[in-house]
Amino acid sequence: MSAVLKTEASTGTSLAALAAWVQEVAALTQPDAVHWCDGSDAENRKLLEMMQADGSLIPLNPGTHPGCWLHRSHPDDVARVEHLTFVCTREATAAGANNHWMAPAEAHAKMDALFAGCMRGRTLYVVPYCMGPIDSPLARCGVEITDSPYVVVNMRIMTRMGTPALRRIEQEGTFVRGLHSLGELDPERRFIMHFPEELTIKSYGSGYGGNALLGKKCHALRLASWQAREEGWLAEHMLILGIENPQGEVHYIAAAFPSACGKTNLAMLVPPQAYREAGWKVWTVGDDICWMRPGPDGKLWAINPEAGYFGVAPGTSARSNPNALTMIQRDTIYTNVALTADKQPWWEGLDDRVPALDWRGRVYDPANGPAAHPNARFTVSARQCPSWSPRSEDAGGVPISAIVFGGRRASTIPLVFEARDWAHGVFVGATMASETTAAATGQVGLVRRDPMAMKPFCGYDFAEYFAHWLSFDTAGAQLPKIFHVNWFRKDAEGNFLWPGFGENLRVLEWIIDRVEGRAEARDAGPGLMPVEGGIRAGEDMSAATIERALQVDAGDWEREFADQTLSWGQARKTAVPA
Ligand code: GTP
Ligand code: SPV
Ligand code: MN
Repeated sequence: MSAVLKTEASTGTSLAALAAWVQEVAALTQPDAVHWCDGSDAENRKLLEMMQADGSLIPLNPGTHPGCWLHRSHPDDVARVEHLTFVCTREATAAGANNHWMAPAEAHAKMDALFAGCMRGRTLYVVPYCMGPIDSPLARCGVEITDSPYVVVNMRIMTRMGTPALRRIEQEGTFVRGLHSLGELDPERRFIMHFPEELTIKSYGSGYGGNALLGKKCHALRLASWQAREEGWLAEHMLILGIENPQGEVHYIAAAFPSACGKTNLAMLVPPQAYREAGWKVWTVGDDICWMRPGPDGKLWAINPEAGYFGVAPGTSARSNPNALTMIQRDTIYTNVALTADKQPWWEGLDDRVPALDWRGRVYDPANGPAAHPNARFTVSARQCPSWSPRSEDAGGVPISAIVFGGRRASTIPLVFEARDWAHGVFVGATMASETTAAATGQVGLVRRDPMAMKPFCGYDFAEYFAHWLSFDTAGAQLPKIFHVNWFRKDAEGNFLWPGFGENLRVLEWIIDRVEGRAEARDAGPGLMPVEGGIRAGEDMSAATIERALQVDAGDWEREFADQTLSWGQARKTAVPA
């Protein structure tokens, strides 16, 4: 590497604090070379070539998927590891019962012992990045030090990475410090540690997604939620989409669903045909993270801090998410998908072809389980999305009209309801639950409380977090209305009651009608609900389907409310119906 790329351990920046930190880390980790990333095409090309040469990236079929690569992670390193993720505050109470906690001195000692000498034989990459449009006052910067070139090329897609970010960091003088090493990829020697009081992250032993791309969950959610509370804003696990009606009015909606529960899909929604023909359009601003702050007009203004999508591959198809499928035809890094005989990426739910190799590179045999790992992902630039909104680059963000919470709930929770006011909306978000998914290691399909889809990502005590949310309800605030949705309700045979995907626009239309004061609602148990005919039926959508998805069963809700009143920390996993 050192022969290919310019290396300079101490002279990569004019910011003394940054130069000193890089030197200190180099002294600890003992890399063979230090490379300051500029984010250029040439640098990216060299890294890709290098990874192709060492086998860590496999080029895909250039005819069907130009510029696309496959990365196979270590089979024990395929998802976030919540049990190994810590928030290390001086006081344990600051991290809250919702986080694993370790005293900062102990955590630093533990991590520094792991980092000692860990980059021998490797190159240390210095990755300056900006979360948010580079000229946005809402954006925040960080520097990730990593020994993984896979992390570097992913960070280049997921963030504004390189020289412009470094220039902003040098002007501001402050930045989040993220130190990452693959280590030995040993699950026994793997920790993701956060030090919010020091704006520092230390991650060791994983090369995967949210464990290793430190700008994402570690910075933009765990540390940012901490900063947001101090500075009066919100850092949330939410997509941001714009909905343009036939009159040309655009409403922006932010929606929090837990991992692998539909954010990317909703953010890129393609309207049903009748809506398309009438002139409805959906614009994608973000698919995973939303930073919002009250503007002078009292509204919440939001940016997507990311520049790319690290999306779930399984289930993505021309039918479910045609925008995503188009977006990932070129210049995309695939992780842990299967391969067809002619080296096209493949996953369950894509189409009915049979792959040749599974995600581990073995000859595909259904006896080994799914061909693609259930948490297989694509990394792609946001601008490649056909529904990409140019407002994604707006330094001031977009105004949010509605906030939507939702989870994967096979029973009980109706298709949609509206909170009666902001405080009730905060309650609805705080009490939401969802079935666990393959995005984190552990058992899949257990219902757990996941307040605001932030259970794995809130960098401080949930009680303080709810209080922070409540504090936005001030005189003069023009807060969004809050809703709860459930696309995942099932019938007695286990089939989804609601077709989901593009059809979800029918629910969003009702939400916008409520925001605009155009739709009636009735007060049902959980909150305000559509009156008959409130959600638009159509040729492919019967009123009966809508009615069934909206049903509220009093007995189910009694059990739900009873479960909600348990402290979520001791929440039983099996007591509520899924
Ligand atoms: P993270 O990136 O982990 O935060 O996930 P996400 O919230 O962006 O989830 P994503 O949109 O990638 O969806 C995850 C899975 O849920 C995919 O397999 C989708 O096909 C499926 N899914 C998404 N939306 C719907 C829906 O409306 N109905 C049904 N039945 N499945 C859906
Ligand atoms: C999630 O798990 O919510 C993700 C994927 O968005 S990861 O980046 O791995 O956290
Ligand atoms: Mn996510």
